[in-house]
Amino acid sequence: MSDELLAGADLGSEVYDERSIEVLEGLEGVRKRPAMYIGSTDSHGLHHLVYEVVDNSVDEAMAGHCKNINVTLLSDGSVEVSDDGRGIPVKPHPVHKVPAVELAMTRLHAGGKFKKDAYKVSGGLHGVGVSVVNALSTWLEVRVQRDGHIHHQRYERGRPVTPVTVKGDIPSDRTGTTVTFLPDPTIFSMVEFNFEVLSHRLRELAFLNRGIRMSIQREGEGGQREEFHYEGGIVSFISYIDRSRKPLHQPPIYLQGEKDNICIEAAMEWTDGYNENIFSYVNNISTTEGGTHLSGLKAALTRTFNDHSRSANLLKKEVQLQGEDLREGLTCVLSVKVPEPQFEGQTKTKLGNSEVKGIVENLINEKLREYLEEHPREAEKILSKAVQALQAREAARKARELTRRKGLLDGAGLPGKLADCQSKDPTISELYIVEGDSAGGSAKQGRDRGYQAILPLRGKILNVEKSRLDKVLGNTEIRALIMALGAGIGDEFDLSCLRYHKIILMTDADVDGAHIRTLLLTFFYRFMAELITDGKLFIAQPPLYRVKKAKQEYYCFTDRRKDELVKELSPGAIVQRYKGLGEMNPGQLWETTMDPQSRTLLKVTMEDAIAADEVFTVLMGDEVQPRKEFIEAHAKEVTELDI
Ligand code: 0RA
Repeated sequence: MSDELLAGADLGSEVYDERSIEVLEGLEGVRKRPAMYIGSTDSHGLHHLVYEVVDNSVDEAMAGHCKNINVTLLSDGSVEVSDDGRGIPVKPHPVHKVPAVELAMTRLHAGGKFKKDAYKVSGGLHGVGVSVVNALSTWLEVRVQRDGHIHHQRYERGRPVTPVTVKGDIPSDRTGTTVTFLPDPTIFSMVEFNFEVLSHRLRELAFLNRGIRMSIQREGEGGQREEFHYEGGIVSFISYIDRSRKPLHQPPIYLQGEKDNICIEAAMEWTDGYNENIFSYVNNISTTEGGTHLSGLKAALTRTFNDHSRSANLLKKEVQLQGEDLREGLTCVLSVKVPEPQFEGQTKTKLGNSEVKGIVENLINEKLREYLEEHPREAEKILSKAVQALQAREAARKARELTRRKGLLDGAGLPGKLADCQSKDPTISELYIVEGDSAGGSAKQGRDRGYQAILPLRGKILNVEKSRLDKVLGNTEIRALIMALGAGIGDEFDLSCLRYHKIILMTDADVDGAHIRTLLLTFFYRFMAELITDGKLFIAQPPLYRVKKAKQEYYCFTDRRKDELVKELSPGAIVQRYKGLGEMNPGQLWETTMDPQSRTLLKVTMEDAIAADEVFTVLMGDEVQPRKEFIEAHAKEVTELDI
């Protein structure tokens, strides 16, 4: 909620009548082009509505006025977000003569224009405000507790259908805001909220904003419930991320400071692993494409460790550690709060503000130097790990040269198992990565060979969490994959050489399929992340069931649809469950999963890939307890998949 809106600072002298017409036109515009405001009208856009509302409560909490934020999924499909903040003001606005809360709920404001001194710490990826949520909801109700009363107003498709009404009296010290809304099914392609998706985001917000208590529950008996509250903030976040890893030192390093209105917090921990896990945030938004804050942090790390190793005589003079050596095994959370962030990049998750780099770099230089001087044992452990990484990098370079000579990295050769397409135009070419030879066979026969290539993978690919690049390059399945794509790997990955602009993972709908998909996602995340940020990686959606009655055939992609259909058709409906892709004949596979006219492809996001990577760390990690917890938490899904 923008302060400017509530204070009415920039509203001039327009009268309410004129403004109210603009308001309605504005909300109509949101309904006509929702994607312009919330990115998309699929599952992402749907969940974004909740984030938008929660962000307002987080702002209230960050301003020091609220401790608890609760999200409830109600059984009618609506969602409720409530907080114990000051409550949105309800007094009539001096200029508009309508309650401030009504203005906040109905007036579209230019996103991101905030007062400079009191910057918004959250604000949502698109920062569009709660009026957009209102416009995209069949109905929305707001309940404000303040000044000894409960105030209430209801809207439908963004328009008020009641005045702000006092519904009852309360003790005058009780305050808070509750927003409940039902997403409009004529706008969204799906309207079911996913508990896991929402709780993942709430946990993240609780880590990023120390002290806030966040909870989420599903209404009804025995419904799920989660609560997140971390007094340790991002230090607790690091311990959570590394729960299945072995740290080289403890506690994590915590650095913090502020300059020119920019607040910087970083927590770091080195583990015995080989991967780099840096999660960066700007105003609580995950910057998966990085940006100036991340560049500043990386520059400071490299500089400070090299300087320290010289001044403390820990390394020979001629040894120069590279950034990647120092970041091997590093888990880091960087959270900055910037008054006027500029987001750039394919997915608008890259910070562009140039002034931020120097500020972050100087602060981390200074604070990290102090830390290293005061913690010589930790400094030595981290440096010795970096030296090992440097030696391994040399070995990997040799392995890479060897494989390059064999034509693996420069696109000279193609793997024997690849059934390539006829087209040489990457923009229209697709590569299906298919699990197993039998499904590969069906896919080869069913495809349109003009532009669809098939690469069958046999068995499991390597778990890249526990291997350095040299070992990864030794894996046959991975080599075939790299060769088929033709764009290299790691630092040398070059998107412009990519032979297909759609890479589609097609695996069975069972545990093994999920396992292989997770491995592949982890691999792409670790070694070809650009494929994901550039939106070129997809997951195919094969049907789970075929329902047949007399001569009519239907394919169902969810259990719910199957149950509905069986109800509609019965009696006489025959249900076949597809255990694997191989059970479909080539014609069926084409029709349901490969034909661009009828198939559904899910585009893989960075969040998906990070989640896959996390699953792997937990399942394959050294620590037993997190693995046990993970399996227990997901046991239900696993048995459902397993039948
Ligand atoms: C501006 C001023 C005041 C409260 C809020 C914003 C506010 C907005 C939201 C949105 C969700 N929860 C919220 N809680 C508070 C109050 C100013 C005052 O009381 O003096």
